[in-house]
Amino acid sequence: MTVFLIIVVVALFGITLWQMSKIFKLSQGKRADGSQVANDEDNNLQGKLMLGFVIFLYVLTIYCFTQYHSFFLPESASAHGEDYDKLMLISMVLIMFVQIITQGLLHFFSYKYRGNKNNKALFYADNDKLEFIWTIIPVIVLAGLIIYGLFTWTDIMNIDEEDGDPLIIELYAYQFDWRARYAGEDNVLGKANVRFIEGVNTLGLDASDTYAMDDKITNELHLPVNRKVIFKMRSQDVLHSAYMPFFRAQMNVVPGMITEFSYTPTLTTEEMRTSEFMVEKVATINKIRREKSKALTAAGDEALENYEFDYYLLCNKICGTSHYNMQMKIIVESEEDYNAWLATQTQFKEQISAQASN
Ligand SMILES: [Cu+2]
Repeated sequence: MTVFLIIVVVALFGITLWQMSKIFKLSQGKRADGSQVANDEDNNLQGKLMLGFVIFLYVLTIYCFTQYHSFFLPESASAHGEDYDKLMLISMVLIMFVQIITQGLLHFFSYKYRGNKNNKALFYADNDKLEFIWTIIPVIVLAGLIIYGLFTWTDIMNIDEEDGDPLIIELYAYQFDWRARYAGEDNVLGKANVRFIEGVNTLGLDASDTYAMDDKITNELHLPVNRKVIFKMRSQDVLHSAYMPFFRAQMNVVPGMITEFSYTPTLTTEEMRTSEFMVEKVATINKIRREKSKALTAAGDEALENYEFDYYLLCNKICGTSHYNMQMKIIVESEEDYNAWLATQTQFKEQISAQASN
């Protein structure tokens, strides 16, 4: 009954609107020429609106670039990031250049040649030369861009374990956290399967595989600077995505398969913290925090802590309710610091023997 009443009310409301619009139309009176066809006055208005719209777009673009440029990422903290940024910059400059010119011309001509009774249209069938030019130029530019992109992509996706002496690390995703697994002395990750997950063996390592014995599972990702790292990614449950924006790296983490990505970190956490970009950004954040803290302390709450920059591994697939908080700290440091930290981490065999003795 309620549903029926709602439908009746909505239908009556619709009829009311329809009748009101009819009354409104009648009250406008008939146009002098009684025609539905746009006259010079309409054309004039539409032409000017077209021109106004493109000017608005240009002003908005310039405003966004000047106002929000600080939201761009700083220089890349990985070796391949430079190529990646170059490809992105070339593509964007090209797109911007073409779009500014074509949109400008489109709207300007709409304005310049707006309808006028005194004008007569020129009959112009076709022009082979013109058509050839506007076909061949985009073909060459796009082919160049695609080939350049493919070469860059192949370079970035180099996950060759024989190339140099890469560090092998597993990134393990689950709702809603990350774990890193270091391959140990042998630099070979032991086999693993979700079916082996039990007790302390939270990543499902195969206890019968000798390669697994010296593996180290950590909840922070430490990386030695200037050494190539190959990440092998596994998911326990749903689709996640390993996102490390400062290193220009992102790869889906898919249940039931191992996906890979590789990069060489080039800037330590400390170097990024002391870079001009980051010093300025952190100062702005802390200024906002101090202001918020004033209101908080006045209300008897605790003040906000000072923010300090850290790299993070984030999840970039909406994987559930706590997706927003799925992150792991990344620390890029010197080879010595990295080795010292790794030495303090427990091996898998120590973990299982501790569980057994318990
Ligand atoms: Cu996730």
